[in-house]
Amino acid sequence: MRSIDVCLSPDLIHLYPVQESAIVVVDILRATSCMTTAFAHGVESIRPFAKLDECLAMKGNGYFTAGERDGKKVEGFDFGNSPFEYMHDSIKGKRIAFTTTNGTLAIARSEGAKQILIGSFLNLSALTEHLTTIPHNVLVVCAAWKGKVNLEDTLFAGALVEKLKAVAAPSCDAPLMAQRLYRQAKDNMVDYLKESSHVKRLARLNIHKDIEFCLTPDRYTAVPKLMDRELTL
Ligand code: 3SL
Repeated sequence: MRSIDVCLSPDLIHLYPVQESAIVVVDILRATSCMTTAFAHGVESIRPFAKLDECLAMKGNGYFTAGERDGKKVEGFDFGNSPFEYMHDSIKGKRIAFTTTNGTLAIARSEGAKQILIGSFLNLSALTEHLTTIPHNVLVVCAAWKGKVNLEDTLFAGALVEKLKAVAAPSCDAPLMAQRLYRQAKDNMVDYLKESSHVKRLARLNIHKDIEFCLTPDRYTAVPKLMDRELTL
């Protein structure tokens, strides 16, 4: 049987066999939820950047720019980091350079993996299906918050462990822990997360509807994949 492991923070990634794994990068609130939504609404590609200046330099180079710092759209960027910004017809066919505080950094740290896939609750079942068709062990890399573990990415990791339990066995305690938390939380994740640090951070910015949306399972079937530094379907 294959294995599934969970890296709870990008700062721990040196402990994991990146090059032998199919990596699922997750930043539930909100980077990977935005990316999934954008592909579900026809974006052509997303180029992730860990650094803001590198992302900004893509503007006008055939790319639109998107992302956040401190949860807010960056001055001069075309789009921010709310999934609702990626549901409009206007994003169809666009190439987007994207940078966020933690999500795009987690993608950069996953470089060298057999596959790098974008995970969110929004595409949970489609992602599970894809993972059952490939031969590699699975590593979920949680974007976390500036190196510190967060609850929402851990819950998603647990959901994936649960969904893949027939084909992939947990390879240490992090996937087991995530799975147990998910089982506790799954019937009301919004409530379960209400005291979590990023939910509080977003609430201060008055971003309540994003939280509920990002915790909705299986809205989309898009599973973005990184190829030559660019996410596509
Ligand atoms: O850290 C990230 O990558 C972001 O998704 C954070 S925020 O939800 O936009 O604040």
